[in-house]
Amino acid sequence: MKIKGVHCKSCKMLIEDVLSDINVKLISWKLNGNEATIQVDGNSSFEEIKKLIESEGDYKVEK
Ligand SMILES: [Cu+2]
Repeated sequence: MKIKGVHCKSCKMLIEDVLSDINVKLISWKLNGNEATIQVDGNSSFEEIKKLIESEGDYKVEK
C-alpha cells in the first residue's frame, strides 16, 4: 500500500508503532519523495490499517 504525506524518520516510527499495536509486521519500506510504499504482513484488513494510519496525522493511505 502507499502512504502519502510521509516526510521524515518519525513518520516511519509512528507508522511502525501503529502497525505493531495491531500485530502487523512491516515487511518493506520504500520512500520516494513524500510517499512511502510499504508491504505488510498480518491479519488486519487494508481498511483497518488505513483508518489507523490516517488517524495519526495528515496521511493518505492507498492500495
Ligand atoms: Cu515526519
